[in-house]
Amino acid sequence: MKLISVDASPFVRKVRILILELGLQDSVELVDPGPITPVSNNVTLNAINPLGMLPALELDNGESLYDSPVICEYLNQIAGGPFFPADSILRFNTLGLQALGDGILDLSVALRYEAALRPQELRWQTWIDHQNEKIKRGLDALETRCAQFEPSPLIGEITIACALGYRDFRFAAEDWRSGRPALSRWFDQIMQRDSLVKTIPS
Ligand SMILES: N[C@@H](CCC(=O)N[C@@H](CS)C(=O)NCC(=O)O)C(=O)O
Repeated sequence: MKLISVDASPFVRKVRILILELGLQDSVELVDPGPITPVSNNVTLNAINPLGMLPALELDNGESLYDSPVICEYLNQIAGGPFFPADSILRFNTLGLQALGDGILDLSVALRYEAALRPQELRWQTWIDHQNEKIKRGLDALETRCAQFEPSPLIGEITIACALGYRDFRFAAEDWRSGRPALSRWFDQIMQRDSLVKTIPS
């Protein structure tokens, strides 16, 4: 299988963490398509994901899978992993947590594009302020909820770690840790895992 991936992408990081946790390193080749942005047009990537977004997984039979939740669940299933439990309460808890983490990431990545790509004269401060408010509410919800996180991480906890890691990577000055001591402690602990250390974006 080939994973079209760029190290800086937090959604790719989720998949790379699962690959390491599941011991699938020898089954998945990482292929870097070069810079991908909402205004790039990468023919290789478009052929695998018509939306032109990362990550995308090309299977050995030529079929493709996207986006990150689908790829993660597929890898977990073929490896018989524990990250998507079958039990319905656990399953929907962790899928819900994944949705919260992915939502924080979607907002953060959009803000990153806004700051790095959009011409200054086209920026809309009201939109930026509202996206930041949504992120803040999401992080506050995590501060309340993290006492109930699974001790052995599932896909939800892994996604939250990627979201917090992305905040550190692209928005360090905004310091998500401030006023969120429980979440900070939880993050320091999950960051001990080898799979997370090996995928820290540089
Ligand atoms: N829901 C998607 C989001 C993926 C995503 O936003 N990827 C970014 C890179 S971090 C991307 O490909 N951006 C290019 C674009 O928006 O066209 C997932 O979970 O995989």
